[in-house]
Amino acid sequence: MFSTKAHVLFSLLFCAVFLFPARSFSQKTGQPTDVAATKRTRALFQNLHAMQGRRILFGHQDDLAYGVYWSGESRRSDVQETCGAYPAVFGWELGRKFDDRSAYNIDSVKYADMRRLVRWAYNMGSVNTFSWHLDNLTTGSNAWDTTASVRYILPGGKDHAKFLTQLDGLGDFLNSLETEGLFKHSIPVILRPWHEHTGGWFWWGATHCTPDEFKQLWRFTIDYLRNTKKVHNVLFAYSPDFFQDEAQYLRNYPGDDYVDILGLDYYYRLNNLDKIATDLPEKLAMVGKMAAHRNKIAAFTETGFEAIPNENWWTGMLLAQLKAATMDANIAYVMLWRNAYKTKPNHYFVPYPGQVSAKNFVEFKRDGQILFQDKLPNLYKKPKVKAVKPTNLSLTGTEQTKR
Ligand code: BMA
Repeated sequence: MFSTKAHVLFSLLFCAVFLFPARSFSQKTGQPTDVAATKRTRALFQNLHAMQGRRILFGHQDDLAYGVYWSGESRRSDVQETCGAYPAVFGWELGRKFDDRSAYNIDSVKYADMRRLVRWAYNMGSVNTFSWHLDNLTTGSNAWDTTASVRYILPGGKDHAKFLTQLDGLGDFLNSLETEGLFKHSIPVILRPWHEHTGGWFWWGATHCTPDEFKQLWRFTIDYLRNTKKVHNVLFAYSPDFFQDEAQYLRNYPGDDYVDILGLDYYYRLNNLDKIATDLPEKLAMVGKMAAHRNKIAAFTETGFEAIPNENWWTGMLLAQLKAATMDANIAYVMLWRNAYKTKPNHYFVPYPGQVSAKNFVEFKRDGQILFQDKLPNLYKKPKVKAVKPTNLSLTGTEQTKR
């Protein structure tokens, strides 16, 4: 006969094993927050989640649209021309705002071209991610006009209708991302709205709205896209800039049901090189831990060293610091900012052939931990493994490649 204690224990075990299997499965693999996410979007989440910490995908903003010395030339890419492979992640920009008059985004990329290039990137197995420097709808000026606006565009606010027009434009654009041919399917992407909100330079920044207003802004954006616009091909990335501690990182966090990726934007500058060497690994590890705790993906959503003046920056700093973050960081991808063409001389973040750090970039590419498009597994197919234990980041490239 069972004692009462044994009976209780047995019942608890029974409940854990038989009544909650789905829950424990989803806790192991992680799932996107959108319960209606398309199967490929779900697969993208699961693959990034499973790979993070073992492999870091390399990304570049506007890579296929223009480079330091060219613009709008088919198949060109500064990354590819320097190291022989295209990025594994392609960043794109959706600002300034959706309206009928402008065919171009804030960085002179045509939306129609972006749509075509997103498809091209997807067809070669890479990931597409979007930022959105939306104009200040209250003043009509750009995203850097920090006049208060969040409170006015929320439901009940005087500019709410203008916001809805933008969300309609955004939803239509996201829904328009699909493959060609008879059997079209939608292309899974990452959207990184209201980024760098811990800083004060955008109208949605920390000093221009309250945490509660920010959370409402975030939730309204996602709910509207999902429920009204029926957008189900998107993973959402929360992407603060500098932060001191977890409390500050999470101050504006809209909740686990609204975020798939916990990110960080952190740039190298001539005057922060000493600090960033220790601070970046620490901060990435913190983001990684917060993401792991919630079964989310962690990512280094924006970085770079403008004009890369240090010839060994790629392995000597960026890679060294990614590795120093150890397995705690579990970063799925790192994305470098854009290589501006003409309008902003020296505003570039990856090398072009002959640039001072070009040779070192090739070495960086050779490290087995960093993945470019040429070595990508199929990220849009449901992974076979349910949960992959992250391995130590300090393994050498060859050891990693053998796995
Ligand atoms: C900033 C700069 C700007 C650009 C904006 C939006 O960081 O690169 O030149 O317009 O991002 O992409």
